[in-house]
Amino acid sequence: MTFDVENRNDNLEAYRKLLLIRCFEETLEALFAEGKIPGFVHTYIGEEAIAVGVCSNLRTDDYITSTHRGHGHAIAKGIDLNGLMAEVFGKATGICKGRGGSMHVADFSKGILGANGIVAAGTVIAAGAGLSIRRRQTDQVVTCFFGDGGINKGTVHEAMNFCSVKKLPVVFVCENNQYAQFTSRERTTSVSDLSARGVAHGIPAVTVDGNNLIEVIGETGNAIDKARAGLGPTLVVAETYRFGGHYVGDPQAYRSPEEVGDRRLKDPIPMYEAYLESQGLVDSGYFEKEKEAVQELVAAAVSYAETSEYPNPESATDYVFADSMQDHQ
Ligand SMILES: Cc1ncc(C[n+]2csc(CCOP(=O)(O)OP(=O)(O)O)c2C)c(N)n1
Ligand SMILES: [Mg+2]
Repeated sequence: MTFDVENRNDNLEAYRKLLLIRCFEETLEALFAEGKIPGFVHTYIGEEAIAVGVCSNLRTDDYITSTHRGHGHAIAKGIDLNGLMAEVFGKATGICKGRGGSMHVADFSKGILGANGIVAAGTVIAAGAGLSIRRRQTDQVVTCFFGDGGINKGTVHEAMNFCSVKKLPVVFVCENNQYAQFTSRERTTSVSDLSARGVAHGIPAVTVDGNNLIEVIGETGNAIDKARAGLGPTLVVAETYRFGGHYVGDPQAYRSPEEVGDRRLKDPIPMYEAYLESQGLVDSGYFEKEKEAVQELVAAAVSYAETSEYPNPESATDYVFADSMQDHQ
């Protein structure tokens, strides 16, 4: 799909995606507190406009690589909600048959090459996917999401350099949510303007307000069009803030409630609601109805997950080797 700013359906579809991510993750927070979800859960609440904005410009056969904070990326790229929820629960009906859990969700049929517990590892996977696109001579694009902490990793620079030298169709999207785990960006990163990191590799870079959906769509749309036209990579730095802790349950001693409160004033969802109203694209009561509809979809996904079985322990080694992966292609 390519987003048309003036098309009502495109706008309303993007709005629904924002709500789906928010509702999915607020539900996960509650389920985690009830002890129903194994492992760690990292939420994307507050950053939704980045994934939705980027993926609004992508086709199903385009690729994304993701992070440990990946539910939003997967939902924005069109993953099946029931399959995602069941995966987070570790159930056999999950999109990865319960093998991956929250941090390793993938669906190749939708171009979702995988969430990843290794910080910024998606950048090198994206470089490989970009090379594969070049070799196959298709006009696909790969977009990789990674964080402000990730941008300090050596492999990110190897990936950027490689993609720049080979002019691969890769768009790097750095989600600058100001923190890496429990440490603020100022304390870990030598530059305050992260776009400098792209410039260092000869990659054009642009900084966007990651909470402003329309701005994200516009700037990433340009970068994706350029990549598709064979003009090489772009680094998009999306300025944002995570409203929740690093993980659900994080006591957040490293930042003040006042700081979080200030940043919550720039919530991407009410910002986009104001835009939709200003453009005359919605009738009164539309937002409330959509929120109810989305809550029903998420509740249905929860009951699908809760009533599904866990994988049989005897099947633990299935899908480990390539020849047993055929039904997952
Ligand atoms: C290679 C590697 N180093 C360290 C970690 C531990 N770790 C998990 S998340 C994280 C911070 C990542 O910060 P950022 O890239 O800004 O992403 P965010 O969590 O803010 O979305 C770290 C250091 C890891 N998972 N992988
Ligand atoms: Mg971060």
